[in-house]
Amino acid sequence: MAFSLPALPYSTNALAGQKMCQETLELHHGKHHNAYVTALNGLIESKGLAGKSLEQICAEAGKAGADGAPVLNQAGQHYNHILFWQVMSPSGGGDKLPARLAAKIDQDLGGLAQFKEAFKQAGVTQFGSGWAWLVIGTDGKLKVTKTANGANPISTGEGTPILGADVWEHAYYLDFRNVRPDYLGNFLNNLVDWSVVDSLLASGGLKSGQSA
Ligand code: MN3
Repeated sequence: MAFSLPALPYSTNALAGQKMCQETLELHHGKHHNAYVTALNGLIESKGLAGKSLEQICAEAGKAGADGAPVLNQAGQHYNHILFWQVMSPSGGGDKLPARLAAKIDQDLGGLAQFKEAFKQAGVTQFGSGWAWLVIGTDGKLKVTKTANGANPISTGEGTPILGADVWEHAYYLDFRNVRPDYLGNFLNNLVDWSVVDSLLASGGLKSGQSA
């Protein structure tokens, strides 16, 4: 068995009208994400990953701290990108959230506007590369968090992510140059498919279906 690069759930030019151009998606999915998959597959034997799910590998690598970093860098990035592609869509954007998700955000985070501001701040203040997240916390409440490099809320033990924004420069440099806040604002306002986030809230997060 080996991990594999899942196809994008839309064509590489599908998000161009929402400021994520074809070249960004071709490079980000076809080169960057693919490189994480290839590197992760190269670690299966030497790191004893055979038979483990992607989620299990992220959790175990996170618990192992510095010793787990070589695995987490690749496994985390594989998981993170699978989620990232799914939470965007050509019909994404807008402020009309499914009722269940809207109510949960109101209850736990003070409303959509406050959530967006907190999420954007998390992404802007992540120094260097990393991710901003909306997470179902271990107490069942939604929270906003951020992680560095390839880590994610599974590896940090913070909970289960249901929305993630990649803030590595490769995610936004062609479309927004160095202006990360504009990329994050566009992600939240024009790209996020809230129906997918709502489904992930209901299902308890992504089941990658991938194992070594
Ligand atoms: Mn990326």
